[in-house]
Amino acid sequence: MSFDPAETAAPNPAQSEAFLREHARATRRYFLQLSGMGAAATLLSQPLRAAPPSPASSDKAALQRALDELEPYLTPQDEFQDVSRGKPKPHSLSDEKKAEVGLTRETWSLEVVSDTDQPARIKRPLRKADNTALTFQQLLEMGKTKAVRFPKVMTCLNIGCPLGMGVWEGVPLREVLWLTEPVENLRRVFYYGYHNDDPEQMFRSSLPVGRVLEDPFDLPPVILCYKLNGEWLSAERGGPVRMVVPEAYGFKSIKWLSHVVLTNLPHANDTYAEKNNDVDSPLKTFCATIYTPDKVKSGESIPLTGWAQSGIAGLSKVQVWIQPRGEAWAEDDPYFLRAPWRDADILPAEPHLGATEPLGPTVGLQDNGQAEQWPLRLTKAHWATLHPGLPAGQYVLRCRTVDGKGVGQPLPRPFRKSGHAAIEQHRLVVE
Ligand SMILES: Nc1nc2c(c(=O)[nH]1)N[C@H]1C(S)=C(S)[C@@H](COP(=O)(O)O)O[C@H]1N2
Ligand SMILES: [Mo]
Repeated sequence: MSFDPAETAAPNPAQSEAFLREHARATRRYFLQLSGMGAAATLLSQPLRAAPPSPASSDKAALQRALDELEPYLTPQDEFQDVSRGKPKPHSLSDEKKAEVGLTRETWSLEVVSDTDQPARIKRPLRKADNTALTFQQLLEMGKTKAVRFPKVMTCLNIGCPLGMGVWEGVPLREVLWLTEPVENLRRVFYYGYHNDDPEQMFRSSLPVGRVLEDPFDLPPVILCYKLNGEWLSAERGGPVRMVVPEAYGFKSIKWLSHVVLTNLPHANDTYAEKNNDVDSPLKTFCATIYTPDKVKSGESIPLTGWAQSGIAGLSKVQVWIQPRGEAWAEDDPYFLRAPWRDADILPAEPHLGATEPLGPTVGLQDNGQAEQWPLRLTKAHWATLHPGLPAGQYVLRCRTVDGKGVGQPLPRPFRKSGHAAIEQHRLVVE
């Protein structure tokens, strides 16, 4: 792999996108044949049940159409949903202005300094003033031996849908932290990006230093990220360099990174703590539908597709439940734990996660590009099912995940401000 910033590693985005879609389609057709949709066979190890009658081929065709419409597994950079603050948003600045304020690979540099209020003792701060700030070239040089690549879904704590699924690449933050020769009084790391030189616009996040220095629970490291899905990180995604915190919601992954501040402050001071957000919450496991019909004919099977986010607790199942509208439900079961949920099928992993070309060694993937296990923690998976037909009537359709510990969504952490995980519901009319 080359680390020359002048190189155009980026394949033509339109081409790569077309390739991704075609690849996804092929995999999903294979899936449809394999699973026999609606029969007892599924791709995950589940106890065999009595097979319901096999769905008609027209029903299978309807599901295939829904599968064909699914998004590619890896989201092209410019198709991520954008959650950027700033007036103007830093990625919208002119090329000239970007170069002036350090938002190009040629002009970017990172300051790593001690907090003036609660100083950590470090011997060698990296500062623009004395020409010691870390340049993009130096970061890439470190990347030659230290770079890491891992798949991660980017999700906003407050939005009920992942913003995009990517393979993120960069240098572990600890490698740069050690360059400052820290000695003592270092308890927390906070960091922020370019914010139009207006303190009011600063968007800051923070981590305990222990999380930066060591990766607990088999997590990938916190990285200074400069590539996404094999391409240079775009300005809209926070390039030249953003922080990426594998297990965290999006607000910890600061874009247009410019400053890392080492502090003896013992607690979080994240901008995102405003508006009542729980800033220490790792990613939850939850799901939603992508395709659901509003109306179906009685007796016809019902094609459904969706995505699921595998949070810190992993993902073992996606389930659906179609309940007659107006039917009362036990008041002591607000999360429908006792409902007659039916398992959907989780779509298999694509080789190299559907990347145009192999991205190189990636956390969670074997050398041949197969996932070590599926779904991978902290990523997204797609699901599909053909639900058996129903008598005419009005219904409520719900879907939920069961995490790797067997806990049904939205448990074990149902509170809204620690990350969206509410069970999605839809109206469905059977005529
Ligand atoms: N500098 C900066 N970094 C930021 C933000 C921001 O407004 N400014 N938004 C954060 C939030 S709330 C989220 S959810 C993610 C979204 O990442 P994306 O825009 O690449 O999808 O970026 C985070 N990093
Ligand atoms: Mo967010």
